[in-house]
Amino acid sequence: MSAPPPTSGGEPAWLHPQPHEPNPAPSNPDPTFTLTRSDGTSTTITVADLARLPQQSVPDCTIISTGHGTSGPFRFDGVTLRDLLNAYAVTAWAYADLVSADGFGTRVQRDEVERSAARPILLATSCDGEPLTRAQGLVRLIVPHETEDALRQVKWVAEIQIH
Ligand SMILES: Nc1nc2c(c(=O)[nH]1)N[C@H]1C(S)=C(S)[C@@H](COP(=O)(O)O)O[C@H]1N2
Ligand SMILES: [Mo]
Repeated sequence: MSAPPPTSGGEPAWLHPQPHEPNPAPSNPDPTFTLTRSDGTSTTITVADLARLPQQSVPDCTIISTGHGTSGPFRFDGVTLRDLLNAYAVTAWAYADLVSADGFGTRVQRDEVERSAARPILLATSCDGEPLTRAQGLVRLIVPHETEDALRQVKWVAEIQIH
């Protein structure tokens, strides 16, 4: 058994992820996730809730893996992180941690959301016009400006923690 990755200052291990073989499957079948605001209040969000929000397409997304090649380009559709936070009354925030059902995750800075408006960060529910399956990552975070190692393309988002 190998030791867990080192953490510093109580940071989650996924904050400095290493290239790895992606987990092939989520730890549970339910794509529902939780949004927790900085005041501690939380809301459960389903795929049906996402479908009621404005939908946006981001074409030409490539999943670039260091270990097992590149896939895409794909067109992902879903709700922008910005629209989601607006719809759920998240106004004052500095960063959001998006953590998956298998303990993976990424941190999105608020100014990053503003700078990437042309190719927005998306909570994707479909790919190339077909609904994403749970196995494919539903609900999947797409960070279009990450083009190095896919370590921010978080499948199976389970929690969004606002700070
Ligand atoms: N939840 C979760 N998301 C993840 C990973 C993972 O292990 N768990 N691996 C990442 C890595 S390293 C890669 S290369 C891509 C693989 O995406 P794909 O399965 O769509 O090819 O998912 C990324 N997102
Ligand atoms: Mo990867």
